[in-house]
Amino acid sequence: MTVSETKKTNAVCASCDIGCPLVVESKDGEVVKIGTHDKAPIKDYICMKGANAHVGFTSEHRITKPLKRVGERGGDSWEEISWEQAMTEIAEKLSQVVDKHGPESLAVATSQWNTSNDNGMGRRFMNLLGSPNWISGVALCAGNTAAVNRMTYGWFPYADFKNTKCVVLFGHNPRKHSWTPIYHKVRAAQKEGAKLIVVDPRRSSNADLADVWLPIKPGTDAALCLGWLNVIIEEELYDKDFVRDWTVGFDELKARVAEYPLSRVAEITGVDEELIREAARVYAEAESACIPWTPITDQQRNSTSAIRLQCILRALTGNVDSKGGDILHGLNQDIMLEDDLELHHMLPQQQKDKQLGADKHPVFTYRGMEALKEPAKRVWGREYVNLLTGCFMAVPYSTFRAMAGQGPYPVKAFISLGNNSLMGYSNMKLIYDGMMNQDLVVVHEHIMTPTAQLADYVLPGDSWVERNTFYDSLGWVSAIMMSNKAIEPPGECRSVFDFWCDLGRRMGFEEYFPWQSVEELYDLRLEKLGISFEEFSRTKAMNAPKLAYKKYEQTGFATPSGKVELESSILADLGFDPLPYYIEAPQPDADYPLMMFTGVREDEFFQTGQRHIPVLRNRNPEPKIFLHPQDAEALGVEDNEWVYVENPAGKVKGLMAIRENMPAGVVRVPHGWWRPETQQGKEHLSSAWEISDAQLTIDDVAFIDPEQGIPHLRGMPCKVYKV
Ligand SMILES: Nc1nc2c(c(=O)[nH]1)N[C@H]1C(S)=C(S)[C@@H](COP(=O)(O)OP(=O)(O)OC[C@H]3O[C@@H](n4cnc5c(=O)[nH]c(N)nc54)[C@H](O)[C@@H]3O)O[C@H]1N2
Ligand SMILES: Nc1nc2c(c(=O)[nH]1)N[C@H]1C(S)=C(S)[C@@H](COP(=O)(O)OP(=O)(O)OC[C@H]3O[C@@H](n4cnc5c(=O)[nH]c(N)nc54)[C@H](O)[C@@H]3O)O[C@H]1N2
Ligand code: SF4
Ligand SMILES: [Mo]
Repeated sequence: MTVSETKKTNAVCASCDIGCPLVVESKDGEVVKIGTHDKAPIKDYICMKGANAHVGFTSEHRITKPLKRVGERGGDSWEEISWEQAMTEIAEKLSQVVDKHGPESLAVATSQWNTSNDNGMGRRFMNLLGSPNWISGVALCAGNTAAVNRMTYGWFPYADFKNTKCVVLFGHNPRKHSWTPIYHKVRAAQKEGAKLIVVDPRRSSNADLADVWLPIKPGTDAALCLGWLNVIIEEELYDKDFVRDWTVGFDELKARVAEYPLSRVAEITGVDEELIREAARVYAEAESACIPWTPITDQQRNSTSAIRLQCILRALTGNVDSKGGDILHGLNQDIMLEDDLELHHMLPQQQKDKQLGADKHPVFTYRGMEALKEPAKRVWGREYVNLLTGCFMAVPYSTFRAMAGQGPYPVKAFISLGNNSLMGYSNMKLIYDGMMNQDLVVVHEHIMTPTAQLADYVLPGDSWVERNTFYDSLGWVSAIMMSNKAIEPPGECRSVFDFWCDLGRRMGFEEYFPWQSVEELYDLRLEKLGISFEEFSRTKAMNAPKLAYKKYEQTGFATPSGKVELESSILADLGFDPLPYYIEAPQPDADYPLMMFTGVREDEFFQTGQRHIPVLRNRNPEPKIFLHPQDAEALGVEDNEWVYVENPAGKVKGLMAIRENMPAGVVRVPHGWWRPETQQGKEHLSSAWEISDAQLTIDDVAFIDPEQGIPHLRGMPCKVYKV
């Protein structure tokens, strides 16, 4: 008899999108523990979602066989079929849709990391087929920021936490169980003497630890940045050499900023003038300072301006690509990049021109990125640089409109991979109508999400402990890691990579999908380093090219002017204001007297996931609506009572949670709630119709960022009342 031993495998967690290196312990083909490495600093990198990931992967909710809908869509009746049957039928139906309506009638939705780490195969397939209509959760999170940052100085930077003397968190609130590595990096920087500035309407856990806390009115971050610039320019706190040598449009910016004196900014943001001045000075006078990327400004009416203003603050204070500032990693030229595998050059211009939303909200579409081709070629030797997978996207809300029959042409086939699409954007009702109006809906998932419940085919996906992954941070940082498979996937679960290769071969692109396994492709991607995937995994923790500061001194910035564009030539050419501005979104009124924001991530769950994992769900069984005690009293509601939050788009239920650290007049609605244990099918959608915040997120023009078409999740008028 052989005694089985515990095997330890190095992996990169994909249960959220921050990628902690973890150790997976398995025995007899089952994961017994997910833990940490023992080296500092990564010994501290783990949260309760990572530690309990395997409980979710072995849950009774896990889908392990391909399913085909029986009867009407959303009717909650399924039959198990083989992969062969599923893929044959999907290819057939997709061909029919493409023959009838053209390749642009296929839209694909994917997610942050867990499935967008497909080595570019999704885009490769679409580019070969001829569809530009790819959307992703990154449109509201990092992908869009990456595109806007590229317009301003060519790259999307990563904060130099290790060397910084000041950290600014715009809303962003990393905690022990939310983006754990960033939490530890901020704490370590503080320990080394860095100042912390927090901009947040709530007294968040980071606000509690901050040197300066600015209690801002939701959705007004762009105005606050304009106020800071006002102080920095007026008091000449900017880096004059850098501004002279490396920026364009300073005088124009100065004139614009003069329109935002502190009195006006204080009125818009609700923050005291002197506090704004103090914070601006702390930031600008620090020996070095970083503004780590924040999703909070990715999701506002003024997102393009807010993101650009953060870029401009970094530039004016000399903190771009400098020690302790925000570092432009640039491409890792030692590996074959996803950009090279995506084949964007093969999508004909005529098809690029059809990208949904590009006419009205072009920033992250092919049209918006066109002027960056030449600069990218100049600096990196390639025209297409798809940072964070967020450059060259279609606009989600335009895509859903087209799916619902309200677009310039029909979209009739929808493939969603690792993305709970129905609940992950704005206007859930529209997305529902769009999905119901399709000739083909395919969902690649772990569990029966509300999105999967509306599919024709649900394909069982593998998980990060069950596959090898080439982890390249989607180009954000230049380090790469290999995540190794600890166990075999259960049942017939397969990867997104396999799905695209299989579909590609069936749709006539055999020569472009020659790989028999994903490892074969990894060998190719590592070829320049002279190492195989197997050897890399066995011998290396990561590959990180040595980083230099101020690389732009050699190459210039990858923008049309080669400089930091304070006034954006690209935005001007696209017909937008080339300078950052602030426009107010609709404010509370007599009918909707309170102001809501969605977010404040929950320790137990990543986005819409994990509600099926008992150890996590028991800690946090129902959605909580935060309100200040004074507002709760005025409404006559007590802690733990059910309330409705309602706005013109719809209403959702939640449990009242009275919180002293909330500002008066503001309501917090959590993101991503449904109850996997409750009734499935289109009428119920496992309680999503009752509790999903995506019913309150509005895609009306007054609530979207004009340049990008993304929704304002921070600061929508609403009312709250007892159920
Ligand atoms: N209304 C609203 N919309 C939002 C936000 C908000 O606050 N409000 N937040 C935005 C933000 S910040 C982000 S990052 C995005 C997040 O968007 P996503 O990253 O797409 O997250 P989810 O919508 O939770 O969907 C992820 C799905 O992937 C499945 N999954 C997990 N791992 C795998 C895998 O390995 N393979 C497969 N096939 N499936 C897998 C999970 O079961 C889950 O259903 O959403 C954005 N959308
Ligand atoms: N446990 C857990 N961790 C996660 C996630 C998760 O789902 N669960 N999701 C991950 C992902 S994809 C993301 S994008 C991040 C998001 O994480 P964070 O960036 O930390 O975002 P939130 O937790 O939604 O909100 C952070 C703070 O923003 C404040 N805020 C709300 N509106 C505004 C505003 O208009 N302006 C400003 N300045 N502040 C505002 C809120 O009060 C809150 O304290 O978390 C990541 N970490
Ligand atoms: S923070 Fe948690 S869920 Fe996210 S990668 Fe790290 S361990 Fe995984
Ligand atoms: Mo996110």
